[in-house]
Amino acid sequence: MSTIGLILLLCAVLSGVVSSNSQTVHKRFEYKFSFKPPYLAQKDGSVPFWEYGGNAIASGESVRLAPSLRSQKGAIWTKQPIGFDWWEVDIMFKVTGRGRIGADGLAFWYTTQRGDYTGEVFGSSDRWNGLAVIFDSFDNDNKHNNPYIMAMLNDGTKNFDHKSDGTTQLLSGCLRDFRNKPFPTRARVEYYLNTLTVYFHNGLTNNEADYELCFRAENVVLPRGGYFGLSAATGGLADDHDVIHLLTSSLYSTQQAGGQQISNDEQQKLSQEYQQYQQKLEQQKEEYRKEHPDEVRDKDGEFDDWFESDGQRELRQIFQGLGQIQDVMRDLHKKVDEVIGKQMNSLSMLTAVYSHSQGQPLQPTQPGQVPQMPALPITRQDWEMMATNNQIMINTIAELKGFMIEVSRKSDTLLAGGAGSAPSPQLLNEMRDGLNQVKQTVASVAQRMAAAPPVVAEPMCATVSCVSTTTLLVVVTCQLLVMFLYGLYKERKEAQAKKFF
Ligand code: MAN
Ligand code: CA
Ligand code: CA
Repeated sequence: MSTIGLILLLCAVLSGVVSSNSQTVHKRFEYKFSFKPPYLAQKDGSVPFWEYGGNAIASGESVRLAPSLRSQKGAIWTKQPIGFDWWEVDIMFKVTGRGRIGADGLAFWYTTQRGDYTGEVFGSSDRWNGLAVIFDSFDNDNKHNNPYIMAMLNDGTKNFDHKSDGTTQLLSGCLRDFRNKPFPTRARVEYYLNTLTVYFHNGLTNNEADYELCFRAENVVLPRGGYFGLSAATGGLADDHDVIHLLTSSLYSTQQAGGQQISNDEQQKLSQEYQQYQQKLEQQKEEYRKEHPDEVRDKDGEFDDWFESDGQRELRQIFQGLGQIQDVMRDLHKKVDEVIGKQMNSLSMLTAVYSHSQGQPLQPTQPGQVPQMPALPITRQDWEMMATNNQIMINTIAELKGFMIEVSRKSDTLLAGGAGSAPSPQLLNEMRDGLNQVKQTVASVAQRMAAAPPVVAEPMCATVSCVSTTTLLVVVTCQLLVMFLYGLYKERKEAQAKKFF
C-alpha cells in the first residue's frame, strides 16, 4: 500500500525542477528525504528511505515520535546522507495533550551522524555535530518563555542545558505556541547560501500562506553530507508528538541549476521506476479488494463521506470564519504598517524643518548619509503659526491680483487714448499716480511680510539660494512697469517717424 505514497513523491520529482523564485532559486523535491501521507508507512510499518526507533510508531497518516505517556523518547532518521548543499524542509506536526501545560517537545536535526533513538536531547543524542531546531514545550527554567522555537548549532563539543531550556546556547529563536491547535502546525527550515531561516505556521488556519518568520541567521556553516532527523521526548508531563509530513527540497542558484538539471538517463530511470511502482500499486489494490470484500463499499454508502453532522458543519464554519478574519487582519496589518511608515517619514521631515528653523543645522551622522532628523516635536503653536502665515500669503496674493487687474485696465485706457500722440499732462499725472500706487502697495506687502511671524519653511533659504517673496514681488512689478513705459515710448517714436514720411 505504501507504494501509493511513493508514487505521489515520484510524481513530484518527475514534475522537474521547480523554481520558487524564478530569478534566483530553483527548487527540486527530494523524495528520498521526505515522507507524507497517505500510506506514509508500509504494511510492515517501515517508512521508505527512513528508519525510526525508540517509542516512535509510524502509521499510514503520521509518525508518532513520542506518545503522551511519561518518559517516552523516539526518533526517525534518513537512511542516506544529504547530497546537496542548500535545502528547505517543511515539517507539518501536531503537539497535543490534555494538560494546560505539556512536555517536552520535538526537534528537527541536520547532523553528521544519525542520533540515538532514546537520547538526552528531546529523544536524540547530545553533543551533536550540526543543527538542531527545537520546539520546546516545557518551561524548565520557569522563565515563562515556553513554548519556544529555537535553533542551536553544535560542533560535537557542547552539552545541551535542558534545565535552562538552552537559553544561553541558542543561535536564535522565537516564542510561539504550537500546542493543541485546530489545524496542524508547520515549520519551514531553509538553509540557503549559509543563511538559516525558520518560518512558522501557527495552525490557526489551514491556509498555505500563513507562514510567519520566526528568525533568520546569517553566516551559518553546516557540515556537508549530514542526515535529517526528527525526535521527541516526554518527561514528568507528556504530549503526543505527531509528524504528518516532512518534505525536503534541494535549492540551487540559477548558475548551479544548469549543472544540476536531471540528465536524460536519470529521467528515463525515474520514469521506469514510476511505471513499476504504478503496476505494483494496481496489483496491491486488486489483492486488497479480494482480501477485504466487506470493505468494498456498497452503492448506498458510497457518498457517506460527503455528509457532515451539524456539529462538524458548525466547527468547519467557525474555522472558515476565523481564517477569513485572519486574512483581513493580515491585510489590515500591512496597510497600517504602510500608513505608519509614511507618517513617520512626513513627521521626521517636518521635525527637521522645524528644528532647522530653530537654528539647528542638519548634520549627517556619517559622511554620505542623509542627515538624521532630530526628534523634536512640532507643537500646536507651530501649526497655528504656519496656518496664519498661509492665510496672510493667500490674502496678499489676492490683493496683488486685484491690483494687477487695475494696472492692466489703466494701461489699456492709456494705450487707447494716447497712441500716436504725445502723452498729455493729464496722462502723465495718471501715470505718476499709478506708479505711486504700485510703490505703496509693494511697500505695504513688504511691511506685512516683515511683520508676519517667521514662516517655518523660510529658513530653508539658508541652505538653498533663493530670494524673499517681497523682493520677488518688487522685481516683478518694476519689470512690468518698465515694459509698459517702454511700450508707450516705442509707440510714440513710431508715430513720430510716420509723420516724417
Ligand atoms: C520532569 C523532568 C523534566 C521534564 C519535565 C516535564 O520535571 O522529567 O526533565 O522536562 O518533567 O516533562
Ligand atoms: Ca524545556
Ligand atoms: Ca524556559
